[in-house]
Amino acid sequence: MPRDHFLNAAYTIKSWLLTMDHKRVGLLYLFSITFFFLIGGTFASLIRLELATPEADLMEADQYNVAFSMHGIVMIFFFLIPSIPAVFGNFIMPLMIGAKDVAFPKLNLMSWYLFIFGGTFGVLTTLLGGVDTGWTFYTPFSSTYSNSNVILAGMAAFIAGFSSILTGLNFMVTIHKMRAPGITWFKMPLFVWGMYATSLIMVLGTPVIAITLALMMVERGLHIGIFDPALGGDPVLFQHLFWFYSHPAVYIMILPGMGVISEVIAAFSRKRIFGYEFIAMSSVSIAVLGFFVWGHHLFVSGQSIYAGMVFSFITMLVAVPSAIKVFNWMATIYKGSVSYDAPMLYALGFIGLFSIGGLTGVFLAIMGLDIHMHDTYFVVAHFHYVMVGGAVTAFMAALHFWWPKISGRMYPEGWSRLAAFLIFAGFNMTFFPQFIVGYLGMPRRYHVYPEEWQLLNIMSSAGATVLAVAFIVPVIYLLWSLKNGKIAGPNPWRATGLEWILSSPPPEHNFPTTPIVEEEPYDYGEVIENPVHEEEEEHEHA
Ligand code: HEM
Ligand SMILES: [Cu+2]
Repeated sequence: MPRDHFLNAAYTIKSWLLTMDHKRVGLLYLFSITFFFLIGGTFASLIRLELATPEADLMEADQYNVAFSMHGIVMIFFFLIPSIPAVFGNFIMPLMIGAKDVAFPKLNLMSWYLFIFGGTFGVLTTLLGGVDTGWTFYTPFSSTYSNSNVILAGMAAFIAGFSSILTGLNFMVTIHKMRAPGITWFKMPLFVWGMYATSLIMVLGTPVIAITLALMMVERGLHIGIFDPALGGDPVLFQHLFWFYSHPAVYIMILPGMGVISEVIAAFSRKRIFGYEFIAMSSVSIAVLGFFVWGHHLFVSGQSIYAGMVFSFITMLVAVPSAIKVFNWMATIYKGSVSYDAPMLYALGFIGLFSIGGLTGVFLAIMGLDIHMHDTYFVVAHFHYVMVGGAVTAFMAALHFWWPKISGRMYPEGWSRLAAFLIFAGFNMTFFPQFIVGYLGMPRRYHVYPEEWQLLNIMSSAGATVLAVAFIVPVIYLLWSLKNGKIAGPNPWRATGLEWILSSPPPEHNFPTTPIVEEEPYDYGEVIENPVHEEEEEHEHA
């Protein structure tokens, strides 16, 4: 067999573990985050199983605290934050700008090793009985009172943070320095803009969480008063520092997804994206504004009411660039030649679910409402609508859009649509009831609750079962497609963009000669019919 692409260039384990190829690094991340998604998902299943009944039948209070803490820590730090940037940012972004690799390939590999090193601490935490502070590590519980593996879990997040910083740095230099001739800033695909905005947050925000966790661990290990009032510290200071990173971090999770959706919507509407400049700039403004809203997590912490008013106002401003994107996507679809392949189904799901998530965020930004809803299931429903309905759905869109490029194979169409539908249905069944039960007053992080909330909780647990099964389906057919899928060819969707002029899977060194780009991005010309189905017809005639 000719060694003509990055997958068959070499087969040894060493050639994977010491690879400098951005595409292979992307795949290393894909395996790793899938592993963590399984661990996080297992904890989620335990939570929903416990909550199916009002009594404590499966777990004691302490064990339940571990279940939701581990779920949050694994899903946020080891799945969602790396997800799209580390997998598709690494694999696709350099191809999109016509580069041979990222700017610092060795650093890129090192980022993966840091991620795995941090992940090892995460796995160790799990094996030794977990941590019970919640993913938020609030002091003084974490620094003084908790009897669980706080330092191990803190180290896990701390180390993974460096992987994030180095990836962001790498992407920023790559985007500044390695664009092929002709790709000016406003000719970059919108996914690249999304990566750029995300990298800004990774580089500017992550050091803050690192120092915050380090201070928490110093207080726990050495009893130096920083956050614990009994030692002369200030617990609210911890919350400020934590959310100064963690609010921007929610945009690390959603901005890459928004970038993916722009690519998919344009390709499957076969139209130039509407309002390109507005979408690009709204990514940057979300990244910047995201640094000034953290106080909306502290409305009930005793923060000054005037600070609260300012944070409330700025939080509502963030909804503006988000809405700009949604309107522009809708305008792109309008009068397009839309085809409903799996990536597009996920993209359409994203628009609806992200809108619900974003708008309920605006409810929560209203101080009077938030006093009622803070720390209830309403908040849990809000952030799952943006994180799962938004970010995970976009991850699935990206996976299905670029899978033929990555593997060279198509997956079965019918199964992929069925999975998209099941995930959408299971997701809504799981999380919509949580808006209601939260509004009725059910607090988050409790494992027993009054009987009158059982119906809504059973609906949620039933939905979670559908969701769990639904996520297994793509794993099966994607693996199946590796050997048995139809050969994809370079550009199965007939999409625009440099990644699609390469063969699939791409050659080891990407472009034999640096491409020179003259056309605008998303230059779909006049509307053409759905390419995949057209090709099928051609085959039939041949
Ligand atoms: C688009 C506009 C958004 C607005 C206006 C908004 C607003 C808010 C507000 C006010 C809260 C605090 C609620 C409380 O604890 O009482 C909150 C919580 C949260 N939001 Fe959003 N949000 C938005 C988007 C997002 C996105 C895109 C994500 C993630 C991808 C996200 C993830 C979260 C998380 C994780 C929490 C709760 C953290 C915790 O307490 O554990 N939000 N949001
Ligand atoms: Cu926030």
